[in-house]
Order: sequence, then structure tokens, then C-alpha cells
Amino acid sequence: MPIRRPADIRSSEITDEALYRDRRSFIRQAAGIAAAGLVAPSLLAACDRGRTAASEEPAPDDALTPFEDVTTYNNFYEFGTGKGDPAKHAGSLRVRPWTVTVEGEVAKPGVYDVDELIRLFPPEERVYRLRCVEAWSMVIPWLGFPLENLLKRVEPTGQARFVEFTTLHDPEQMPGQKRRVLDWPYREGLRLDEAMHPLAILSVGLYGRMLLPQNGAPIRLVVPWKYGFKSIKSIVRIRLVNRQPVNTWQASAPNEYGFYANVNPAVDHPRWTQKRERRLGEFRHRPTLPFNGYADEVGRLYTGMDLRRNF
Ligand SMILES: Nc1nc2c(c(=O)[nH]1)N[C@H]1C(S)=C(S)[C@@H](COP(=O)(O)O)O[C@H]1N2
Ligand SMILES: [Mo]
Repeated sequence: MPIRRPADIRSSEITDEALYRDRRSFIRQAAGIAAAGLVAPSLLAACDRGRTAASEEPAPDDALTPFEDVTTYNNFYEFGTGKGDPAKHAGSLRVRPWTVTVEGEVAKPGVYDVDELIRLFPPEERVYRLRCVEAWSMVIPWLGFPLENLLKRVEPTGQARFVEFTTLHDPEQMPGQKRRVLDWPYREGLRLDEAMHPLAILSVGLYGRMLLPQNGAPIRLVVPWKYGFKSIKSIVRIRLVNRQPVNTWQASAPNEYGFYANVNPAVDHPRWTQKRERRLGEFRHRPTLPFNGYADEVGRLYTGMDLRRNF
């Protein structure tokens, strides 16, 4: 069961006074979130039992990664290349006002204020794993809405085959962009059918509150069956295109990072194995699952494709 509504967000993680205030104000902004956390614990337990019984595989028990880890161990090169840099430096990002331009091969291009997006598409809570190529992973209760909702609204033309996403480019707010460690702005891409898959979401929050800058505020992609670098942060432009876009990591090291980047334990990164991962907060290693455990849902998108070549 890949999507579940967590009933077990430990209160110690969210009831700190400041967090709670934040959470309330977010709920006011996005009425749809109010339902988060109201699901009976028994539902969750039933899902987990079912999975364990049905399979010989070690059940990936998806205990939530503590809020503290999710918000202090990050990759966001616009704020430095160290895992602790984004939490330290991303405070300089101004997340309001913020607009997202949707353009290209669409009948109805537009410029959306992020708060308008939240109003149009009330975020729901979905627990997804995020797995970095560097072999750490987390389980996060994201708040977001399916990307397909926005894409359908702008009406892709018959020419639209891919979606390209772009992060803000502003070295004053994002000091890491003053160094050419990557070809700024950060860009990512999905095939249109991947982008329309209901598991692909635009996230605006996690743990019941708005995204912190280090996690890609105010709006970022989450594609749970792909390596973390596909989940581009702080998006300002979504462009529907006819040709396969070149994503930033692919441009910087094409032999190491491909366009598809589906989590695949059978294909090693040239410099390390992709067979194992470590959950933040745990010491043991876990086997990495094909498509990050979402194979039943997304496998059909790749039937007939050689996933060694299309890595
Ligand atoms: N704009 C931008 N988006 C980005 C990155 C980045 O450096 N810049 N890093 C990516 C990588 S490599 C990972 S693993 C995830 C990490 O997301 P998290 O810090 O919220 O866990 O963000 C992805 N999105
Ligand atoms: Mo990553």
C-alpha cells in the first residue's frame, strides 16, 4: 500500500508551540489539509498486516522519519553542497509572493500564484519514501496535490510529450548559485505519462505544515519511484515540451545520472552499489526495492524499455 494516511505522526514531532502555530496558519490557507491526521489508526495497522502476510520480502516498515532529520539533512545545492547547509542557509529564500509559470505546449498557459494553486488543488497528506542516489532514504508525510490536476487544467496539446521543471535562479537569495557547481538554474524533466501518474505530486508541505525552505518551499515535485534528484525544489516554471529535456544532473555527469532515474537495485551507480540504502535514523541497511517499492503502481509505464540503457 504505497499511499497511506499516517495516523502515527508522533505528537512530540508536531506539537511544539511554534510548529503548532505554523500548522494552524497553513490549515487556514489550505482548508483541504484539515482532514490530515484524522484517520483511524486501525486502518493503517490493517494495511501493514496485509502486506507482511502476503510477501516473503522483508516488509519495508515505513515508520516516519523524524521531522528533525527530514528538515536538517538535505540536498539543495543552491544553498551549499553539505547536507547541513540548506537548513543553515535557506532562510534567505523569500517564499512569498511566489508564482509558477505554466507554459509551452498547452492550450491554456498561465502564471499561478502558489496560494492560488493551494486553493485550486487542496493538498492531501500522502506518505512517500524519498531515496537519494547517495543511498539514504526517508519516509515523509508530504502535503501535496497530484501534478496531473494542474496539467489537465492547462490542457496539453498533441505536441506535448515531456514536462520540464525549473527552479528559481537568484544568486542573491540562493548564494550557492554564485559558484558554478551545477549549471543553474536546476532543471528536471518527466515524460508526460510519468507526470500524469497519480503518484507524482507537487508538494507544498510536510508533517502537517508548510514546507521549510530547505525542503523546497514553497512548492516542489515529489516523484517517489525515482531517485531524489528528480524531485526538484522551489519550482518557478513548468513547461510542456515535445523533446526530452536534459536535466541538470544528467548534464553535469551523463554517465552517472540519466533522464529516467527510476530507483533500480539492479543497476549500480558507476561509483557505488544501488542495492542497499539506509533510512535516516536507522543504522542497519535495507535492501533497495525496484521503483522504490512502487513497482506495482508504475511498472507499466516502462514495459518494453531496457532499464539498463534508460537509467
Ligand atoms: N533545486 C534543487 N532541487 C533538488 C536538489 C537541488 O540541489 N536543487 N537536490 C535533489 C536531491 S539530490 C535530493 S536527494 C532531494 C532531497 O530532498 P530533501 O532535502 O527534501 O530530502 O531534492 C532534490 N531536489
Ligand atoms: Mo539525491
